Parts: sequence; structure tokens; C-alpha cells
Amino acid sequence: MTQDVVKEVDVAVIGTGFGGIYSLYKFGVEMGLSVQGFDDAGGVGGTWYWNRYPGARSDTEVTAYCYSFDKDLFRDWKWSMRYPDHWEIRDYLNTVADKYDLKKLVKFNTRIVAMEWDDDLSRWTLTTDAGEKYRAQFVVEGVGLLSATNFPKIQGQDSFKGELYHTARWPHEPVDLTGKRIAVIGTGSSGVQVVGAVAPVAAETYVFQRRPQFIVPAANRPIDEEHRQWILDNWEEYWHSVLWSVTAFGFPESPVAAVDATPEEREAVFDDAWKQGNGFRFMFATFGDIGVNPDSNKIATDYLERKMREIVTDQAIADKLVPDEYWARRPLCSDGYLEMFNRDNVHLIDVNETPVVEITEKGIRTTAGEIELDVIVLATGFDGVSGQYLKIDQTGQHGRRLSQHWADRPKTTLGLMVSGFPNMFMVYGPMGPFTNQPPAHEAQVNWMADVVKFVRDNNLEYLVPNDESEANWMVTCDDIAYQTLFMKVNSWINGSNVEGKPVTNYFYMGGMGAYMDIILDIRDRGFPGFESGRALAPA
Ligand code: NA7
Repeated sequence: MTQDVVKEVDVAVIGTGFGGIYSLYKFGVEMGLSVQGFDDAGGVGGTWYWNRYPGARSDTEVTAYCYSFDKDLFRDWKWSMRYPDHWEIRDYLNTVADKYDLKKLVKFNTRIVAMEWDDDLSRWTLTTDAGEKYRAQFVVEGVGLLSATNFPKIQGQDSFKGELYHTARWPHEPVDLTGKRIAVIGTGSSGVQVVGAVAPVAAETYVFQRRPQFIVPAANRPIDEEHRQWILDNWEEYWHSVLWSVTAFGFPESPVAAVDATPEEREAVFDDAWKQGNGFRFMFATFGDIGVNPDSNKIATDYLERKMREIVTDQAIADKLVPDEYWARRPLCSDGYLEMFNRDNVHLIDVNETPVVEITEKGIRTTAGEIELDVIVLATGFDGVSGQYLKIDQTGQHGRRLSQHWADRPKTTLGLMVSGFPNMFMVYGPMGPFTNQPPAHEAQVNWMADVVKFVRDNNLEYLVPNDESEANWMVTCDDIAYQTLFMKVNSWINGSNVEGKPVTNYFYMGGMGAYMDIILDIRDRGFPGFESGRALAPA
């Protein structure tokens, strides 16, 4: 080991969210390899370490938003609600990390800023923000799909004398919003949750909306104990059904096309889904073609518009709250967001009508005048999917830089590995499945573990996808994605929310089950399309 390397390990794990924690467990505990984790946060949780804004909670049903690798954990851990809040999710992830004593493997408050592959040694050298170097044979990047913040540059932002927060970098100490004048910029999942939580206590709430979203009720409620027990009693079958579904959300998806149903059938199905709550359920469990067939999409949005207009009393406000585009963004759900607009002290500012001119010392000036504020909340989202990877300066074989390799758009094989970057794995990387994440994380990390076993069992030192297999995977992903409506509507899903970012396809949209078949087939056939070898120089 050269002197400037602090430590050499089998596997380095960057990030300690759902994917990173499972990676630490898989490689460090189950496989008994030497592991070093890193996280720039002060504790585990990943995106849930940072997302502490009022109202922050999962809007995915928790019985599929958890780990499946430990049945005892599922039995012993009592989720309070169908959608746990950020405190409860962090508590859960801390409990898992403590149960397997994983925190001792992690250097917290430490960001990996660069990684370089050494062909002679067949090893990665990782450099931290403190300038320390670590060496690892394999690297797992569990850096998060929605983790790098999208911080808008609004003129005058620094002059504001009040409090200004981004939802995904919310202070850890309590922020008292009672009786304050608050602006919320952004109406995605985060903005909708913030508004629902702060409007009831604020003096005035100003919601700055650029494009509205379709909203389905969340119907949050205590955990259904019967369903939880059913899962325990049918453990293998349940998780198999999750992984071999389209979206991995744990509910049965509908194979029926909305266009093939009668108006009465549609109404009954939609009414039931509206009552049950959950955006993903409404989109995927009602009918099977809402995301792909424009006519079916319109059938769904007509219903949603009708229901949204029933909630909002003032139809002039409802006009602004109902989108005029396909329902093909990440589906939202909320209990109470729309209802807030029936309050006198909640104001909808359509920035298309009255654009923001600047942030001033006292508040926000739009073309209609200055609004005085105590607090500005930026609920402006993330540089999703690829943003977090590109924050690390990564150099692979023959000096290939990730930033250059991805200059036109992010390219991967299976959303898991990148050509020219041996032994480097991405948990839920670009061109990975478009699904609920925790089950997909586990499946992907299990596949990575199979790669590690393959390399070791065959007396090799590295495995890397070749350019051809990467190009083929990109074609496969694009062929599918461009048949969906998700590519027709701008959002973080196609990169359009961040200025200068490639607007393109970032996902494999063929469904989780099909994805499982593909990755397991490649594994079972000994990784065709990948190259492998040994170090050029003896270790
Ligand atoms: P999203 O879903 O990307 O939403 C961000 C919101 O911020 C969205 O309404 C944007 O408007 C709005 N936005 C962004 N920049 C601006 C500026 N400069 N001015 C006005 N409005 C702006 O992020 P979230 O954090 O809510 O959710 C991200 C994901 O996290 C979510 O999908 C879940 O998977 C969890 P737009 O609609 O783009 O016009």
C-alpha cells in the first residue's frame, strides 16, 4: 500500500440511504468483505437525512417502501402510518444500521470528490474532501436518485433579510413558522407537502406555481395490520410479486386498458382508487395504459379535473390548479393541499401571469408588486438521476472521464455499470428501472454482489461493460421510453427541470419484472457484453 492511501478495502460504499445501508450489510456483513462507507451527511438516511421540511413524508405505501432482506425486522418494526414521516423513516434506517453495527464502517461528514481507476493495480483510488485517499477494488455509488438539490438562481436571493430554506436542506433545529408570512416556490411533491403543513399555522401563505400538477388523495391512515400479517405469512410470494411487477409498489397493477372499459366501469374503478388514495395506485392500478395511451390519459385526467374542481371552491383558482397537459409526471398525492386554497390566507401566485422579478430585502417582487415575507421556502426539487454522480470527478480506464462520457447524456449498462469504469456500481443509476426504489435497490445490490463473486470465483480482478453493450442498453431504454407519455411532459424525469441539463430519457421504463429477467439472465449467462481481466501489475 502506498503511503498516501489511508486504507485499502474490498468495497467502498458512497452514500448511506436505503441503497448504501443495504450495500454495507450485503458486502460487509453477509459476504464478510472489508468495506468502507462514506457520507457527507452527519448520519445515515440519504435523502431522508436532509429532507426535514414540514410535512416531509414518503408518499409510497410503506409495506413496499422498506427492506425485504430481514423478515424479523419487518415483523418487529411497527410502522405507525401508511406513509411514514421523515422522522420515522430515519429512525427505521438508523435501527437497521444499528442492528447490523454498520455505522462503524462509515466515515460521516466526508464527501468523495474524486475517483480514479488504476489499470495497473485494478483498484479505485477515492479522494475525500479532506484530501485523504482510500483504495478499493469495487465501488458502490449509492448516492441517490433525488439528492443533488436544484437551487434556483433568482435575482436578489442573497439580499433577503428573512429566512430562506430549500426543502432538501432543511435545518435540523426546529423552525417555528407559526404566524409568519411564508412563500413556497414550487408545487411538486415537496411543495405540496410543505403547503399542506405550513398553511394551517402561517399568517399568510403564498404559493408560487409555475406548472400545476394533478393531485390524488393520499388517504394516509394507520397501517393495515391485516395486510401486514398477510405479507408476513406470504413473505417470499409477496416480495416476488413486488419485484416481478411493473412498478414495484406492492399493489396489483391493472392489465385493462381504460379505452376498453365502459364509462360506468371507469367511473367505478376511479371512484374506488380515489377513495383508496395514492398517486401511483391511481395511475397504475386502475388501468394499464394511462401512462402510454393519450386517450386513456385524457379519460383519467378528465376524472381528476372533475374531482379537483369539487374540492376547490373558487373555480377561478381551480382553473389555475388543474394542469393542461398529459398526466405523465411523477404522480403526486396529498391530503389537504387543494383544500388549503379555500382559506383566505392562502394565495396562489401563477408565475406565468405575474413572473418573479427579484427577491428583495423584504420579500419577493413579482410584476404585480412586492410581497412582504418572513420566510421563503424553495421547494424547487433536485438535479435528479444523474446530478449526484456528476458531482464526483470520476476517471475510469484510459483516462475516460464520466463528465465527458456523459456530456451528451448519461449512459450506463442496466443502470448499474458504466463502460470504461470497471468494478464501479451505481445503485439506481441513470437508465435504471422506473419504479419504487427500496426493492429495486436490494435487487441491484444483490446483482452487484453476484458480480463480485463472479470476479473472485474466476480468479479475475475486474468486470466492465463494453461500449457495445452500453449502446445496446441505451437503445432498449429509448425504444420503450419514447412509447410512453412521460417523455412528452417536462419534469425531472427527462432532465428538463435543470437549466443546461440534457433533456432526454433517463430510465428503463419496461417494468421491474422485465428488468429483473434481463439482469438475472445476464448474470446467469456469465455476463455477456462485459469484459474482465486481471491487474496489469502484481498487487
Ligand atoms: P419537483 O417535483 O421537481 O418539483 C419542483 C417544483 O419547483 C416544480 O413545481 C417546479 O415547477 C418548481 N420550480 C423549480 N424551479 C422553479 C423556479 N425557478 N421558479 C418557480 N418554480 C420552480 O421536486 P420535488 O422536490 O417536489 O419532488 C421531487 C421528487 O422527490 C418527487 O417526484 C418524489 O419522487 C420525491 P415546474 O413544475 O417544473 O414548472
